[in-house]
Amino acid sequence: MTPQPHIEGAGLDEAFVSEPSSLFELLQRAITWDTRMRARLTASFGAPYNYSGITYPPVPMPPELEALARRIEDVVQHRITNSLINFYPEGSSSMGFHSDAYAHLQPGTTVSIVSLGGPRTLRFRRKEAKEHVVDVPLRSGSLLVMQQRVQDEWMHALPPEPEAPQRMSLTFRHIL
Ligand SMILES: O=C(O)CCC(=O)C(=O)O
Repeated sequence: MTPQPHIEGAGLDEAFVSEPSSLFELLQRAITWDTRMRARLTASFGAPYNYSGITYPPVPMPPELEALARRIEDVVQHRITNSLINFYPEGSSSMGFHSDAYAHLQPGTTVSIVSLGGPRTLRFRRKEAKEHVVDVPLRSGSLLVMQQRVQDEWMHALPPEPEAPQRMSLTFRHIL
């Protein structure tokens, strides 16, 4: 895990998943996507989750996702009870600036993101100084781990990149 130079509390493993394209294809085929969001498709596994105004019921994790969650538990040293997956079918699919709320998360735990598919940039913007922007490129197979302080101090967004190929982000949290 490489600490991110400008974002205290964030670490990146560039090659966490050994065969990211197989996992991408498997999940793309297996998942029935939720279409309630305008800018991307989503799916939630594990504990029920209220995310961005949408309620997701409890759904068992597919074995491949469960295996990944257990590996991430070893890295972050706390339980993972939910994986919310975002599917960006086109480069224009995006996510606006936000920080992840901790109201339903175990305090002091992390939010982790495994990226699959086309490379995209996650843009961080300091809450206290909006002109302070840091771009973190997320390639397929990478794992980004964010401590709670990252959400306290920064907002993050996935801006549109019109030429970018399809991408999935698998997010992992300890939801109470
Ligand atoms: O797709 C990404 O990498 C960003 C995911 C994210 O910010 C979120 O799920 O809250």
